[in-house]
Amino acid sequence: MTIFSGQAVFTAGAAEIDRIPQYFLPEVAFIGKSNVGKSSLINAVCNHHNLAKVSKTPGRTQQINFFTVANKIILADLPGYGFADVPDYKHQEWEKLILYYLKNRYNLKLINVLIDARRNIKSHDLEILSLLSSYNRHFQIVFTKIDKISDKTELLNSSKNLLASLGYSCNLITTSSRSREGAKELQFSLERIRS
Ligand SMILES: Nc1nc2c(ncn2[C@@H]2O[C@H](COP(=O)(O)OP(=O)(O)OP(=O)(O)O)[C@@H](O)[C@H]2O)c(=O)[nH]1
Ligand SMILES: [Mg+2]
Repeated sequence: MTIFSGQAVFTAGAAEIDRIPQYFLPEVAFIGKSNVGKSSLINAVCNHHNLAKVSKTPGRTQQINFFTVANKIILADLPGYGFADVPDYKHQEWEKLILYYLKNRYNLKLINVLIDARRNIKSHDLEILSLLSSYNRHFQIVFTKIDKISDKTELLNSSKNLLASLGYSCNLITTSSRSREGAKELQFSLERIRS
């Protein structure tokens, strides 16, 4: 049985480095552009409607939110990057928080880099991958909103080629929080970090 049939609860939110809680359970993070669907996907994976807040307005999640699933694993919903409507100092605060977290988080086992299936992989996403590699972090690409595109094969082929040409060999998953496509596969990949 999957741990995701267990109870998922919000455990903490941190907008500043010294507010990041210490946990000893294995943790997985969700990172990606604002509005890519991070919070929706966390809800889909946890079989929950409103565990993580979903919004039509980009930049809604302004802190790292931590959720505990079945007392076995922590999911971290990171603030989204790359949108125009926030002042520069906010960008800098978030960047500092995220970079600190990604570099130092001792129980962080896997980072899900979320990419909107309609946009494909963009330079900002590649910067994140490069950063994660430089921190020796384990990551996988999770395409979101796959219900919005018709040709998944083309998306996967072009992405695999691009990643291979840059020397990355990471897992790729296609998901939709709306249709729940890929939800089980994502659950399995998250559970694997415990073994
Ligand atoms: N069609 C479709 N829409 C989705 C999907 N996932 C999320 N959305 C929509 O995309 C918007 C943003 O979703 P969120 O889950 O709040 O995105 P986020 O990445 O957490 O956004 P920030 O917290 O602002 O960074 C909402 O309007 C969702 O309903 C999906 O799989 N399919
Ligand atoms: Mg969010």
